[in-house]
Amino acid sequence: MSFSKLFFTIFFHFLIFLTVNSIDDSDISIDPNGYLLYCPCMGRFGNQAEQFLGTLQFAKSIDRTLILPPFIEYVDYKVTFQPFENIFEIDHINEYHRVMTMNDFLKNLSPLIWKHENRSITCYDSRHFSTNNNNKKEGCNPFEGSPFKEFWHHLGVQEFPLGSLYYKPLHTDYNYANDWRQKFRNVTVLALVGAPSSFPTNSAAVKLSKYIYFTKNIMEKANKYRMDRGFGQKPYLAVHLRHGIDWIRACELIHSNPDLKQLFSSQQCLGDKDKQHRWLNNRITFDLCYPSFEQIIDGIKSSIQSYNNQDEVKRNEKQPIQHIYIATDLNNESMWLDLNQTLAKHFSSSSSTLTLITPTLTLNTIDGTFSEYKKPSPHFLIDLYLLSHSNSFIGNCISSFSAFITRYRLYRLHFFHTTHFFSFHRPNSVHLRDEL
Ligand SMILES: Nc1nc2c(ncn2[C@@H]2O[C@H](COP(=O)(O)OP(=O)(O)OP(=O)(O)O)[C@@H](O)[C@H]2O)c(=O)[nH]1
Ligand SMILES: *[C@@H]1O[C@H](CO)[C@@H](O)[C@H](O)[C@H]1NC(C)=O
Ligand SMILES: *[C@@H]1O[C@H](CO)[C@@H](O)[C@H](O)[C@H]1NC(C)=O
Ligand SMILES: *[C@@H]1O[C@H](CO)[C@@H](O)[C@H](O)[C@H]1NC(C)=O
Ligand SMILES: *[C@@H]1O[C@H](CO)[C@@H](O)[C@H](O)[C@H]1NC(C)=O
Ligand SMILES: [Mg+2]
Repeated sequence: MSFSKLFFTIFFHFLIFLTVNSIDDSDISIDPNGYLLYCPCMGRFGNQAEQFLGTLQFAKSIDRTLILPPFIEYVDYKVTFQPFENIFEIDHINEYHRVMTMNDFLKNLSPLIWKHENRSITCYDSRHFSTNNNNKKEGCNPFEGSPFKEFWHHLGVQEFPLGSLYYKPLHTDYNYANDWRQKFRNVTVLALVGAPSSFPTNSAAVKLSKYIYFTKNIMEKANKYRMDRGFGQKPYLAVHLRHGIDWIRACELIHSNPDLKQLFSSQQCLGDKDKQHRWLNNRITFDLCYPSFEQIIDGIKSSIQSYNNQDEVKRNEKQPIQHIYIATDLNNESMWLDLNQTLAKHFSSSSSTLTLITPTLTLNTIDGTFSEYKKPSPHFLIDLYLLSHSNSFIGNCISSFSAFITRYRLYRLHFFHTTHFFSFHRPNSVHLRDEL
């Protein structure tokens, strides 16, 4: 055998060895501490994203690999699923704790460690449901109700032959981590009926937003939309305006409960019940949830002024904001026309141009020109991205959709001075800044 033949033989053996080895390593390595699987069965995106952070923290505390569930979306009242990895980068989350995609789990691990006959479902205590003949059905009843049934069926799970395990009296809280490890040490794949996180989640979990990165796919779609709407490369103020009929109905809870201390994501403004932000004595007011027209104008005026009054803008090192992007749950064109008129009055002397970009209209408030945008309104993830990355932002204190953006801006991007809320003047809170 010539030297070169020998060399290639060795070389190819080496290659084959590497390949086999890498299959062993990446596909068949099993976490000896087990896995955590759950249904993000509560609420829409804002809730699911917030409970994801609490769940990630919980998975780390019980030291199990977290299987990333798809986000559950409701399209025309139908339950649909978006793979987690289509929206957020998993590599960055892995820097904090071991996670894997649902697809990887189902394809590579489920046949080994989560065989049909080996599946159990876990919940706090029996979730009772009446059967046809009025018998109570004991157990976690993971298929009862929407989106529970759709979720497990989407995963290809029709049954949990080992039945239900209850975690009562434990709570899904990292303070109980040792008890969880003990109690479920024999359960390789711990499948939970709901997210093991409170809503709103705790302030330590909120900071895990620093591991949240949008995928390139979302970024590109959002930037393409931004170009399409004529404010690519331009600094902009983004406002999140929740004023749909369902939202207003939820806000009414404040009128009927004047002593309310917390509502949905109010803690992003008012702090949680624990020691943090204790100096904030703020009450939940109706305006925080549903700002008046005047309060919307005030918010827009003051955030644009505070941005445009920066020294860098005055020295022409930074462009001023001349675009306002409106993301909303209700495209009320007559309101956009009112905003156009009122903002024109306020800005006519100070600005050469100010453009309002709404789902269907682009309005130049100063010269009066406008155009219609005939394509469909953007998917909420495009709004979410553009709100999150805007040069200045005004959100809604109560909304969990706004809360995603607030967390992302504060803990991932460190945009403190440009993150605002309607009807709320955040005190110059040194504490918040220290947390970054
Ligand atoms: N495209 C778009 N959709 C929005 C916007 N705001 C809210 N939505 C939609 O409304 C849903 C609101 O639900 P969440 O994400 O839970 O946020 P929330 O503000 O707590 O609202 P509720 O669930 O109604 O209490 C989102 O998931 C979106 O589908 C927006 O600015 N743009
Ligand atoms: C379940 O998994 C265990 C090991 O994890 C195995 O010993 C057992 O045979 C499996 N099947 C059933 C029905 O429990
Ligand atoms: C595992 O532990 C749980 C809770 O202690 C118990 O109820 C269950 O029967 C055990 N399962 C197996 C397969 O040993
Ligand atoms: C739309 O906005 C106008 C005023 O700008 C308001 O009078 C009207 O009630 C709004 N419509 C809805 C459905 O909220
Ligand atoms: C927007 O406001 C300006 C200033 O009042 C006005 O000239 C213009 O007609 C308005 N645009 C529309 C489409 O109503
Ligand atoms: Mg919600």
